[in-house]
Amino acid sequence: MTCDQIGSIVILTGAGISKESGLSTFRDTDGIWAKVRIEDVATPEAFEKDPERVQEFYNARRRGFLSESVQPNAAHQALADLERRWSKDLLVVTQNIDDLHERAGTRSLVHMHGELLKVRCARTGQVYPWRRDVTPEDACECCGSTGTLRPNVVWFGEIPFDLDRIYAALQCCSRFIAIGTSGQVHPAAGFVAEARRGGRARTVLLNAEATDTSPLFDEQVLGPASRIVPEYVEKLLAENRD
Ligand code: BV8
Repeated sequence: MTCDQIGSIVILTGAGISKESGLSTFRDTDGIWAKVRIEDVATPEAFEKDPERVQEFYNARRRGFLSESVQPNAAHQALADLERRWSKDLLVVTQNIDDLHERAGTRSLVHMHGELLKVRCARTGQVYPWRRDVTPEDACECCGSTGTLRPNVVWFGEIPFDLDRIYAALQCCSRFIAIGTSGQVHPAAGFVAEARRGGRARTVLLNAEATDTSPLFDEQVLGPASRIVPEYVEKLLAENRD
């Protein structure tokens, strides 16, 4: 693997970056997994067993994403600003299935766990935008069959998207920044170690609280993302002003 550029940045975001936009996290005390079990709604087996229950779980979250009150917050905007002002490569890898990074203006973006505002035909694999509830009567555009549409998200036990692109960026990056993630879900939780293995990355955790992976980071700043991310971005840009 040849890394032809010094100064590239990889940013991993999790549910914590969207919390102040009004979206629930997973493992906070009021989080999603405190109300429903992963095994019942976020695995291929759950979808096989009770597709309507799984669809309703995602229909409710999709409706939440689309409500007027859910807007990108200052953390999403700071990352889009950093992308515009950083002269080297920058890649945002999000575990989130909302569209707040896009709406804030981030373009170099990978949704490793998929996107809830898209559906996928389980028969053909065709993916297309979808902004309303999925019902058993909905037929897919590609093959016309009903009952084959699933949320275009990665469930537990499924392989995340774009891993080759992510690992290539991790091996070469000079800075790895994790924001709003508890570091409990793999393979994302292993990205900080992967960045360190590349030998040149400074690793930074920006989170509301310390996590089990905190010891793997060179630096950590604790606080709400809407405050600490803009502050960190300004500090990074000031340190690297040519
Ligand atoms: C896979 C989409 C095989 C759906 C999600 C070891 C190696 C590999 C796999 C495993 C392994 N050990 C176990 C596994 C299996 C499993 C796994 O990790 N299980 C866990 C529970 C132990 N992993 C998988 O199944 C993955 N697939 O392994 O395939 C493979 C892999 C590679 C190569 C070949 C084969 C698939 C996992 C993806 C599952 N799908 N989401 C959906 O959203 O419904 S995961 C789900 O968790 C979300 O994506 C979520 O983003 C993600 C991680 O959670 P976080 O984002 O971190 O959210 P959390 O609530 O946990 O934390 C929020 C943090 O924010 C907290 O720290 C909090 O303090 C902070 N915070 C809160 N408010 C704020 C804040 N910070 C700042 N400001 C605030 N205001």
